[in-house]
Amino acid sequence: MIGEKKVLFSGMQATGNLTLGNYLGALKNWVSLSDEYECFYSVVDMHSITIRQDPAELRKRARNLLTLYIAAGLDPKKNCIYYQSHVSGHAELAWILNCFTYMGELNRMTQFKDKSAKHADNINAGLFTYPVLMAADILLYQADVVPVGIDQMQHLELTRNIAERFNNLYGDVFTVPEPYIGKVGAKIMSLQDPSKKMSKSDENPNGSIYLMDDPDTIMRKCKRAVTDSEACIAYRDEQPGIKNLIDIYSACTGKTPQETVAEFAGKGYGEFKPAVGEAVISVLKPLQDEFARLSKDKAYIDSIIKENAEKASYVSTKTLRKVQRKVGFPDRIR
Ligand code: ATP
Ligand code: LTN
Repeated sequence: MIGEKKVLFSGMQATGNLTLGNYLGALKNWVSLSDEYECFYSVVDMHSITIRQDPAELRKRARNLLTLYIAAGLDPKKNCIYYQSHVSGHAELAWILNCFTYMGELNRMTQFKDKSAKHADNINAGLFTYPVLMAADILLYQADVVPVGIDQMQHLELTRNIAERFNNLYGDVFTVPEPYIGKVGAKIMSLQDPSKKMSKSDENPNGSIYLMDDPDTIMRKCKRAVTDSEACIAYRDEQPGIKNLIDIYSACTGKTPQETVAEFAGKGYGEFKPAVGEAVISVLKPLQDEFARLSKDKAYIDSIIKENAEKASYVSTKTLRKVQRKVGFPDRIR
């Protein structure tokens, strides 16, 4: 708790262009939760370098992502929006937690398996211990709740195990966090292969709608989305392409999948697909406009970066000092 409120932590990597999946699965929920919790939203640039990055590009993407958090509706005066790399406690706690995490646990992480298969020429130790840095992010702020898409559940489960292990040894040091998975949009699939999640690192750009896609591109991608020959709009696993479009439409319009099915009862894909396109455009266009406006205001964004890094450092240092004391590091002399 900070004051009256419970604490929320989440983060996103500044790698690749953000997709509609990132927005509906994560960012949109962040905004809806931001009044209820004391929120920390980090641009997790330290996680990004587990895959080789172009430095200038990473710096640019990180700033764009931070700006996008604000453009999506997170008020940076109320929510702590900051760069992970600006708060040294993340790395310091991650080191300590590395010593409380087992190789066997990390070996089971499916994201590590996927990413090391994809980047076979660079399977570095950071990629392996990536989930420990994520645990440090969360535990450093004593987060009660962590909104993520389903793909991050395994990492969150590990975070809980590490926290409980530490607490069993040293008393109640960490809050054990709960995941928050949104009801609609928790897993948006690729428009070209509905068995795969929509992902910013997908090689096929037609599979993903990017947050910065223009309206024509969005409409074209929706119209070309892979569906089936059933020719009926039903929400069922046998029609994964249509199910995904129903999820997208519902998440964008605030309807339930059942309401969407009822709305399009008896209608064909030729009518449904453009409606999905319109729904997506109506969500992304205002986001893009606000992003363009904010991007021009360098002084404002800079001030947010500075203020919030200070706030995050202040809050996180409290946990860090406590942990350092528990494991037996000598007290600092003031
Ligand atoms: P990459 O393709 O590089 O692995 P990604 O698109 O999966 O990236 P992340 O940075 O790993 O994106 O995820 C940021 C947030 O967006 C996480 O909370 C994740 O759960 C959520 N997310 C990512 N893809 C989807 C998706 N297709 N549907 C719903 N949520 C998603
Ligand atoms: N691993 C996450 C990003 C991430 C995160 C976090 C999410 C890093 N630290 C802490 C929630 C809480 C991802 O790839 N989406």
